[in-house]
Amino acid sequence: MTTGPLDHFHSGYIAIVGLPNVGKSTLLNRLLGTHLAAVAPRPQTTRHRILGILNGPGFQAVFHDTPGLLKPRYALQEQMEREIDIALKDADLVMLVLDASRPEEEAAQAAARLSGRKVLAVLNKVDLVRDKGTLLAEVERLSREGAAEVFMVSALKGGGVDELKAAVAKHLPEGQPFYPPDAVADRPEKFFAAEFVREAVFNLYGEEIPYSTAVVVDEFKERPGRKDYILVTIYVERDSQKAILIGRGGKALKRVGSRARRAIEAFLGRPVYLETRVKVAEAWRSDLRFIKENVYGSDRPSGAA
Ligand SMILES: Nc1nc2c(ncn2[C@@H]2O[C@H](COP(=O)(O)OP(=O)(O)OP(=O)(O)O)[C@@H](O)[C@H]2O)c(=O)[nH]1
Ligand SMILES: [Mg+2]
Repeated sequence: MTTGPLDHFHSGYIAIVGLPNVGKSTLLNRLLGTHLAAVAPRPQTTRHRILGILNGPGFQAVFHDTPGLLKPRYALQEQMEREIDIALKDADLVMLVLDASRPEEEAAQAAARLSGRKVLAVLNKVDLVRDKGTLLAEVERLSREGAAEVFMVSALKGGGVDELKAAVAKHLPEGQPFYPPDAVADRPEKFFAAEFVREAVFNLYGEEIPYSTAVVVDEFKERPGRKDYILVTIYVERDSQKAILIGRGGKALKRVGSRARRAIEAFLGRPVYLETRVKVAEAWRSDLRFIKENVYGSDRPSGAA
């Protein structure tokens, strides 16, 4: 239940970790009340640590959304794993997110990395579970494995999230805020523009296309009296993917553009003109140089630093 006001100011870092697709980014967005992190109905949507700041009465919680835990198979995934490690290194508190509708898919891989941590376990997607009684065994197991508290939430619908917020505030150490009270994120607008284009691709295409996609913002110009101009390049790995991405008469790419533009505008709170183009960078997911330059580049205070 919600606790009363805190006696002293609390602040700190929370790493949001868990298997792919359990709803970590949705939960971050719900906690912040802002669509900050890309969400898609497929695993491995998140590639970067995404920092989001929640200011509440008597506390500042700095969340790190992370890529889903997995066994890296190619260079891009190795970088994604590093993002998780960095988030964990900074963390005062770990939020381990599990999919309550698929409790058999345990986050066992997470356990080893989390030993000795203060862990809040979050059973997410409870809206998909008819008989909540079936979750009790899971709650018990998580407590037995050392979770400080276990929560049942629906990041999508919002249920249980206020209680979770209050617990986060309570468990964070006492201390002064790290960021100004109006700060929400630590990355440039350019980063989010690229993420929203990638999010559109993740939501609009099947199978391999999303995973072969990297998005780079080539220009982001504020123009006095006119809409901001944003030029992005969407990289895919093969010519055949390029053709699919663009679609007949450019129709498919147009859908990407308008979906991404709407998300960017909602995020920035102002209209933008978004231009997209598609290029092929063969097998870039295994090309560390491409990854460092274009996925974890200099405007992204992230893993490759
Ligand atoms: N029904 C339901 N769906 C949810 C909930 N939370 C997230 N989802 C859905 O689960 C899917 C994955 O959500 P994400 O937030 O992208 O998951 P993630 O853990 O960040 O995934 P990765 O970044 O790939 O590791 C999306 O389709 C979400 O809409 C929830 O509480 N209930
Ligand atoms: Mg995510």
